[in-house]
Amino acid sequence: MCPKTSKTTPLLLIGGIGFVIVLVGITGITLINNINLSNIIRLNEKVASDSVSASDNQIKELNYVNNHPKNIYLKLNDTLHADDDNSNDDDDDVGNGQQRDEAAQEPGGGVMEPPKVSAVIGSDPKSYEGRNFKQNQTTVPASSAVNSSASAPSAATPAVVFPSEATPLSVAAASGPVLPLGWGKDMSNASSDGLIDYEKRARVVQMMEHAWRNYKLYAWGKNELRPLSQRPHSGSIFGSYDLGATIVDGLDTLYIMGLENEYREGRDWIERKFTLDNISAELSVFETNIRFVGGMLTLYAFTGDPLYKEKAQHVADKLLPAFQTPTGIPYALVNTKSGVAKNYGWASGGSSILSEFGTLHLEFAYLSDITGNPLYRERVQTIRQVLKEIEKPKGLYPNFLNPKTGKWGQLHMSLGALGDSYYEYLLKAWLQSGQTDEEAREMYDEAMVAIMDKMVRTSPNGLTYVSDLKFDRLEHKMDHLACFSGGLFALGAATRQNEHRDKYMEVGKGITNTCHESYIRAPTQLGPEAFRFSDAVEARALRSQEKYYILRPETFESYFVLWRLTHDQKYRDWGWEAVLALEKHCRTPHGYCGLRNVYQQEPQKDDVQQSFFLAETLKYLYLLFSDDSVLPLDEWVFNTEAHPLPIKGANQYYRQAPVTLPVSNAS
Ligand code: DMJ
Repeated sequence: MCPKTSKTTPLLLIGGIGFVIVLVGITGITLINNINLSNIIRLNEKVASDSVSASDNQIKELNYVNNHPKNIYLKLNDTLHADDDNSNDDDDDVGNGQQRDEAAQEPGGGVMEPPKVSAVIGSDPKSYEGRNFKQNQTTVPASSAVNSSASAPSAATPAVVFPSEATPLSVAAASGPVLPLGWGKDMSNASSDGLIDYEKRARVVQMMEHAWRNYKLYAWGKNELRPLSQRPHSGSIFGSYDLGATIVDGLDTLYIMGLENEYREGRDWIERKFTLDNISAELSVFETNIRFVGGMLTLYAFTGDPLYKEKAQHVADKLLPAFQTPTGIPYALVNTKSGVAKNYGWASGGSSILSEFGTLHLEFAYLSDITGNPLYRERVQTIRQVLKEIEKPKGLYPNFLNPKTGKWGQLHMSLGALGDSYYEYLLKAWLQSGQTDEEAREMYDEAMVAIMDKMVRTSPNGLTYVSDLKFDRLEHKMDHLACFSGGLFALGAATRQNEHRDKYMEVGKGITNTCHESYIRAPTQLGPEAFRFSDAVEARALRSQEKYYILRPETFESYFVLWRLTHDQKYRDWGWEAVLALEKHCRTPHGYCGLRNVYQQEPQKDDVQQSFFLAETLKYLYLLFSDDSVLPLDEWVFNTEAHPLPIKGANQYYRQAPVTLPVSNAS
């Protein structure tokens, strides 16, 4: 026994030592890996890029591949054609992002066509008056205009049902067709009108890339970028919390342009970071609605990705306490934690502001339809009723309304600041409803007829402008903000043949021309915040505090709408002038800034890249050089932040919820 023992002891000893060495080695490697990983993670957090570490990226990539709208369709296709070809495997995509990009961009070939909906229920193209509304000759009665709300749910019924056993991860709830990422670029079809200005459009895409890249570099996850100081800007309208306003606002523009990696980064940030829970931000109900709720809703319409619907509802729920007033007219500001709401101290006697409480309808109505929760629509319908029933001085809407008494404040009227988008949402609520919300169209027509009569004027040299009205006195001044109304008047004309139609179109073209004049009369070729008309000046700012330009979109918005409706080349030419001016004066090495005085040859810059520059200004310019099949105006209606929302009954991406859910507790 002894000899045997003495032989095996060294063997056991050697084996034991070897085992310990291997164990230590494995532990060491694991530790080193972990240390590296956490360093990488920390480093990445530090450089303000939430695109995470290398290993995390792989997880994100997988999630992305599964969640990505285009790949949802790939999955869908795979399921449907499981027997066709095994090579159409998502794993290939995981391994080769390049290939995926190329496939997505290959005209006519690699592009995944969205599933065809056999018929958009109730959608009769002839009930609209031509894609560009050009052949509008007859009145379109509400009854003949697309489908009623009763049949609307069918319009969103997916053409192809996603079999649950093949449903990957969170894609489960994504239903209905998906608008492929970058279809605005890739899927413009020659059959529409062939009117794509590729070169100019590519320039706008480069501008978007520049704006996004620098935001990502210096302000990722914050609200906006300060290009000169290369740091974040968190303006008070976002409650000074890091809400990624530029991401949420700019994401649909990236999607339309087909900037896939950028879109992916943004979606990822929203999924991982965006929340209003556990923060005590004092938010503007209006700004939060048009940018955050509006932005999420558009992304939901495009992709069917449930993430966006959840986030839109999450944000809207945080705004609901503001509606708890005796009249149902919401306050301007709400605290996301306490729910305490209030109005601005400066607004006439504690009033709410017309352009704010009057610019919720599109988003809230659509949110009700996609969630099946009627509460949101009820809230904006209450506002509508108050405004419908209240007496309107000379048929006009003053800018201020007291939410407690339901009485008007100061009798100031404007199609610019404090009034503007209320009028816009009357027309667009009617359009969004598939022209069934007749009440909205009537209120629009009544308001615009009164405005044409009491506020629209022509200068001695023939420039049409819309003046502010204070009590009975016209202030012959027009805000840059009011420049959107050129497009609005024209859209009103193009969508209904009535006795006002010609006048609407004339005024729409006239206002757009005047806004262009306000641009080209400045050495920078960019328009001031407000401009005046007198015997001495026309379309020119006089006061120092109205000479600035903050990258606003309204004039380009009107160029875009007028281009779509008329195909008059001058609107594209004017848009191109603006692109060159933006590049010359507003571009910096680290993003785009506004200008302090458009009348100086070398104006000082303001160091803010507004989120609406990405959401609106660049989107409208991009669309101006695209053909009409990209977001056709008879299928999409733009919210006031340029987030396109689908038109009920005319758009297969409407995605109406089939069931009604219980009322939200957050009211
Ligand atoms: C945007 O936020 C919206 O267009 C809003 O309706 C008005 N102001 C800015 C852009 O100028």
